[in-house]
Order: sequence, then C-alpha cells, then structure tokens
Amino acid sequence: MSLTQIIKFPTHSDERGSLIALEGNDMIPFDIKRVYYIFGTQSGVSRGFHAHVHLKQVAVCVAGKCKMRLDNGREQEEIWLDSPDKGLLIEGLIWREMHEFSPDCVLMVFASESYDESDYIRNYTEFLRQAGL
Ligand code: T46
Repeated sequence: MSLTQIIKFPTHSDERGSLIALEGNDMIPFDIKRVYYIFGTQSGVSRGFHAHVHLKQVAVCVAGKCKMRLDNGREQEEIWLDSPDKGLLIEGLIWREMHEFSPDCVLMVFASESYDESDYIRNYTEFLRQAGL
C-alpha cells in the first residue's frame, strides 16, 4: 500500500463559489469521532513527529498549504497538502511530520477516535520497535 493515500473530494461549484461536503463512512472512510484544526503556525515551525497505534485520520488544508512527511520505517514519502479538495488518509503505523506551513495554512483533521494520548508513539526508536524493525 502506498504511504500517501489521497482522497479527491467532489466540489460543488457555481457562480457563487465552491462547497465541499464531507460525511463519515463516505468521503471520510470511517465514523468521524473528532475534528481538530491547526492554524497560526509560525514560520519555520514543524509539528507532528509521532505515530498512532489505532487512530485513522484524514487531513486536508482548507486554506494555505503544508508539507506532510510520512514514514513507515522502511519508506518515506512527502506530499504537499495544498488544496481544499485533497484529503490525505493516514492509517496504520505511520510516523508523520508536518513542515513548511504557509502563514495562511488551516490544516483540518478528521479523526476516527476521541483524543487519547496513550495512542501516540512519540519516540522514533519505539515506533521502529512497534513496526517490527
Ligand atoms: C496528528 C497530527 C496530524 C488535544 O487536547 N486534543 C486533540 O484532539 C489534539 C489533536 C491535541 N490536543 C492537545 C495535545 C497537545 O497539548 O493539543 C496540543 C497539541 O497537540 P500535538 O502536539 O499532538 O499536535 P501536533 O500538531 O504535533 O499533532 C496533531 C495531532 O495531535 C496528531 O494526532 O496526527 O496533528
């Protein structure tokens, strides 16, 4: 499976502008339990640097852009999230980092579970161990 699983959201556009509607178990391929968004990220700041044990997420830059770096311990891929119709599905044991946020970036994330700090792996060596590497 490719590390970068992109979901292209259908856009309803007319002379007034554009609208994207996202529903759980449809464009978002799980029940949505939580939504959070990251904004106001300072220039040169990176975020993430962790993996999740069970959580599934879809990330989309609804404004601006940022670069997502994904790593399964064997391969690394980078992808720009740079359009409100471009969702990135992150599932399985994947180390993720977010870099190069534009000043106007609003990164919205749909998550399959409530917030649970015990689902985070924040140490890269421990991540590799859990990945069997
Ligand atoms: C992820 C990437 C893409 C909460 O209280 N509730 C929440 O739902 C979240 C996501 C965070 N927090 C608190 C925990 C920390 O005190 O917000 C603070 C910042 O969280 P964190 O340092 O984990 O943020 P990022 O940007 O490094 O990572 C976030 C998500 O946590 C993570 O699941 O995959 O975005």
